[in-house]
Amino acid sequence: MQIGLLGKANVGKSTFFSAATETPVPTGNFPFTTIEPNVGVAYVKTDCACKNFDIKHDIPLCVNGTRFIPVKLIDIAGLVPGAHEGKGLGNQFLDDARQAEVLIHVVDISGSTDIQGQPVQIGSHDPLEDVEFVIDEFDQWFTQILEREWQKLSKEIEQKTVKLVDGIAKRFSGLGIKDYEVQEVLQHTGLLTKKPTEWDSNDLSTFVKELRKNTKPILIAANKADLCKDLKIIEKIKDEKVIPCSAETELLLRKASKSGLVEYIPGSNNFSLKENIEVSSQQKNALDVVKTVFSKIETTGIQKALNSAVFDVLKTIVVYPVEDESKFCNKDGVVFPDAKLLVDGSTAKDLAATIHADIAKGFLHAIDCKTKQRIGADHKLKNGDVIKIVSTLSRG
Ligand SMILES: Nc1nc2c(ncn2[C@@H]2O[C@H](COP(=O)(O)OP(=O)(O)OP(=O)(O)O)[C@@H](O)[C@H]2O)c(=O)[nH]1
Ligand SMILES: [Mg+2]
Repeated sequence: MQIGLLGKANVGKSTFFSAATETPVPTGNFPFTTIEPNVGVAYVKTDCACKNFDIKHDIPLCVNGTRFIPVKLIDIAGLVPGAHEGKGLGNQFLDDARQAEVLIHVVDISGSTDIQGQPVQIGSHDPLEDVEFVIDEFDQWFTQILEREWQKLSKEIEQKTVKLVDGIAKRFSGLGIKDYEVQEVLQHTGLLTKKPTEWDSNDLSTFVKELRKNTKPILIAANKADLCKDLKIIEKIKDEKVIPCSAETELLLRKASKSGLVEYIPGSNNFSLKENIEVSSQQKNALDVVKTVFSKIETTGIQKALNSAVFDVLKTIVVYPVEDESKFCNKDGVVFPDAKLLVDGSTAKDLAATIHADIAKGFLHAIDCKTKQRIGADHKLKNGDVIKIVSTLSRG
């Protein structure tokens, strides 16, 4: 699972990345701090299966029944309007988002950066403009991929030397887009029955926008919410799901937690001071600011944004593969050793493939460990399932 952080320059993408992955990377109040993408591991959190089954286990990714599941996070260079024509750093950077299944569009909701990412007075720039232009640049990027070869391709399709779905899917294969996704969009937009040589620029644009929406869905992180005088502006963003965030506050809390000053579980709406720790007046002031942020937006929003991208936007489910169907453990006796993120609709065989290609190849059947029933390769899995795969080929 890969999540890309996308957005205008200087909105807090790298601060979000740094907080979520606990990896220090350069940040700064000016555009284009990031040029090469930062790649790291963040975590989504969910109730662990140990809670449902009331079993105790001791693994680092389960904290009192809350399971943290790793996801790859990519912090992409910022963009400015006209990126598809080479403005700013151009749209080369979007290549870094190619394999992301979902994107978090980080917006400076406080309006303290202009459209070029330069610092301005809080509230003097309308963040809705950013929401629009970033999506537009993204769509333009998709359009260019198809447009540059459309004349040639549409003729080939008509002469039947290339199939419509295959021909289009091939152009987008570098973005991880599959044939069936192209087929679905063609059907949905009614373009399956229209001759490709008769598609006008509106048809191309409708097709590409829909394809982008379906294959690279976006969640909005309304960042720098701590600076906002009025959060009502968030309600004006209509098309996507929006989560108010303060990446800076999350970063501060993660650092304070790492240095042993506070106890803080990412995603929670509070923190506590560790006992017998002396707090300097500077630290106290910073922690007071954190409390005001909590009272304003409840949590820092970073964990919520990651979770929402994975579970609400992508509708991912969590499945626990085990090797012993009674004890719910692996060969080494580790209980619920692994939690896999799967797209909704995944089958028992899909789960096998996430463990190892050979296990899927030798797939015999699986066992639903809750019901102890045997299930077949095509059986659709549900969120929270605990599954044993029986295969002719075992790992290692
Ligand atoms: N008040 C406040 N400031 C923030 C927040 N997040 C980031 N910042 C500040 O915003 C500035 C830009 O942050 P970066 O993380 O470098 O932004 P970016 O989007 O990665 O910028 P580019 O790489 O240049 O595109 C820095 O000065 C951060 O300290 C936030 O939630 N609240
Ligand atoms: Mg950056």
